[in-house]
Amino acid sequence: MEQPRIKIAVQKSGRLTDHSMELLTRCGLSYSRGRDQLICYGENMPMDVLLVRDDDIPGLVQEDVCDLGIVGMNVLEEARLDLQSQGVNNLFNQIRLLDFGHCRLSFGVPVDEAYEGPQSLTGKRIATSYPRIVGKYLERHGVPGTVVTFSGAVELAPRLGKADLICDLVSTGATLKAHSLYEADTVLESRAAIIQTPLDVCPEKEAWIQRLLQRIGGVLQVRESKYIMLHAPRNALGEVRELLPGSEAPTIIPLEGRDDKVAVHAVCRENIFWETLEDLKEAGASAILVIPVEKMLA
Ligand code: PRT
Ligand code: ZN
Repeated sequence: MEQPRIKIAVQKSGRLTDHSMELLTRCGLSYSRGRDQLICYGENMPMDVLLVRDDDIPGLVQEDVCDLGIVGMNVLEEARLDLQSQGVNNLFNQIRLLDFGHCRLSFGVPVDEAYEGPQSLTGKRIATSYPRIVGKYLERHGVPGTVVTFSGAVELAPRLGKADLICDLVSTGATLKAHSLYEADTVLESRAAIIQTPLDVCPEKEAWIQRLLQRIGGVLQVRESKYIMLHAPRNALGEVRELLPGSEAPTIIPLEGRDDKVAVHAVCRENIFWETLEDLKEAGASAILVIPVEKMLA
């Protein structure tokens, strides 16, 4: 019997596309693209990637058309509120936050207008592509305001006289600035996440999903991890160990013909900055070498 195949929904073309495909590739998936460019067929794992608009991903997973999906928390939260308002409770399972697609959903207020907390939203028209999230925010703060739904170019709404302020995604803040808006309160901090169908999957698929998740865990850890090697005076070992960021038990190796010094090897699970290396040198360490970690399986 043919092995059941896992379907993963990924954004077809946008900010999450390259990061999502790179993550899957790093997990060992190699694939060929279908002629219609809408499906990537996994060649070495029983997994295919469906390339779709990001807004469609929560629905595809919720309806069990796809087993997994990679999508921003902002899209996910809006879809969750929308489905719940329709009485759908069998949603998707959010299984892991990822390390890309960082942004925040914030209010953008015209530079000549004051903002002094949620009360300033009273009676205002707010343009957004996230009407449910913004509506819930107003409700939570007990502020009456009008949500005006825009599907794109939200930042133009105040200038067009269609709204008093906006609520949109911000990463660097350059777009707000270019439209004479400033960032006031943040409604939601977002990044990409991986979600799973609410329905039970067969044991063969479940085993591959678990395998993929374990590999994703490894990939995320590796991106932050470094392997560090150095020589340290025996009497400075305590200080050196304290300086190694996020390392568990380092390996201590004797140096041939030297009683006063040892070699220290450690995996650091946090980034190592120049400042740390300078502090290590100050503590007496020498021959310091930092190397990237290729793969890791805890
Ligand atoms: O076609 P499709 O519907 O799939 O794509 P899309 O146009 O809806 O989405 P896309 O590719 O723009 O974004 C996909 C996801 O990336 C979003 O849902 C977020 O989770 C995440 N993300 C991260 C962002 C941003 N950063 C971001 N800066 N999405 C959008 N922006 C936009 C924002 O809307 C604003 O126009 O970038 C502008 C602000 O950027 P700064 O740097 O000027 O502040
Ligand atoms: Zn979209």
